[in-house]
Amino acid sequence: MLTSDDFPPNFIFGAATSSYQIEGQSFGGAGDTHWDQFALKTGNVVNNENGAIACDHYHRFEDDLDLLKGLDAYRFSTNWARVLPEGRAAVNQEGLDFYDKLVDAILERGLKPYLTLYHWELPAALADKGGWTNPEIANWFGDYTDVVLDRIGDRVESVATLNEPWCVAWLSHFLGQHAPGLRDIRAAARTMHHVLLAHAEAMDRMRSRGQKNLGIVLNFEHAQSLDAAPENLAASATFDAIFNRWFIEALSRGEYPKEALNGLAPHLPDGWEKDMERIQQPIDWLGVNYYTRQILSHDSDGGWPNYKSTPGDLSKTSMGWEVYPKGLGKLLYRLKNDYIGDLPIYVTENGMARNDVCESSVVSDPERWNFIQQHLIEVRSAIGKGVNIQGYFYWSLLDNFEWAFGYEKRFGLIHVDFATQKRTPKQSYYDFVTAFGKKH
Ligand code: IFM
Repeated sequence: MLTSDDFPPNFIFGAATSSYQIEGQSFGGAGDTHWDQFALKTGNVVNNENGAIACDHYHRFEDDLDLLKGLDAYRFSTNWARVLPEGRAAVNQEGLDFYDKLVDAILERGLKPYLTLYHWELPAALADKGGWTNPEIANWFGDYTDVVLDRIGDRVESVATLNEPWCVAWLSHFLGQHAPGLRDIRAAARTMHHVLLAHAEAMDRMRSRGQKNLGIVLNFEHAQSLDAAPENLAASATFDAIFNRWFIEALSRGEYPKEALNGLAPHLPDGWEKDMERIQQPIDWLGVNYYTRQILSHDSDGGWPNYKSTPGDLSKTSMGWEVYPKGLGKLLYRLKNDYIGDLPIYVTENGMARNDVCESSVVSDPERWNFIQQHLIEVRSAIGKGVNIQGYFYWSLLDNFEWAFGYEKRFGLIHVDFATQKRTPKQSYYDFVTAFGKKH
């Protein structure tokens, strides 16, 4: 079994959450987000659930943070609509007070606060103005960044601009599975670019105010062709370009991959090329979220991007995602070798959903502990081969609102009974804290 002794002395172990998934959007004067609107339409979210109450973390954060004691860090996000209910201008002081108390509470427990500024809570008032398809969003996001950092920037260890821009853009505007639920290539293409402009604007604002340790969190999946047929190899390359390469190539090389531009270029905003230099500005670290692989083949039904995914035969989590730890190892080498060299990497999310059952206050989840160990074996081996990995955050601290899947999918180290809000640490929580906590 791996413990923190198997990693460099300053390696960070922590757990991650996001605001809408745990806080309870109905509390504390927060505004509606586009997720509140999206969830109103039957069929968008399992059981018509939403984040109105979620884990009631808004009222329970002190107890929740106690559960992290002994670890090194906590990754959390601030909620745009809690801070600025209309998205711009009028500040909800109660919302800022909440994050102020939260950061102090994190520090009081000996944890480093790793802030993410955007984990998908677009204020509904900004969605009314076109949301991510409106180029003005970069300035709106910059203004929100300043408001948050004016209040808590002095105490956070690091700041990520955005979480998983592929989900913000593609999953939400092309596949229609996340808010705002569009299936529109023009909206998707514009968002693929505007998220990076928003990142650049926030970076400029933060650099000019002297904020330190700035990054972005990207999600990656291992792309694998079904076989060696040329059309399947091409399908896999197109998936890889849209999912894995678009954002990191823009950030590290100031370019978009041609396999993605083939379909997206006609729909990008005019003059997008002149933004690339700004998008390419240096970051201090890269956050990597990794969960699974995709097996891809050509799809002759429908138009570009002409790929489809086939389920593989590895064991699967309750999301139906294959468990493929080797993909994480390969990804980490690829990032170092092809894109970022020695830039620090944090694994900012990795975890599994499981149909956990709480019986007599016990949740036995050996598969989760095995999942964590297998992925950390890959992390350790990548470190051994010179990849500069500085930390690992398990997703997630708590069972929570898993977006379109509602509350059914349980990723947490801590079981949450959503009827009573009772927290029960799972066996994997005890294993994790014992192996990677300070007193192990
Ligand atoms: O719950 C999400 C999180 O919000 C972003 N990354 C993936 C997780 C599991 O789907």
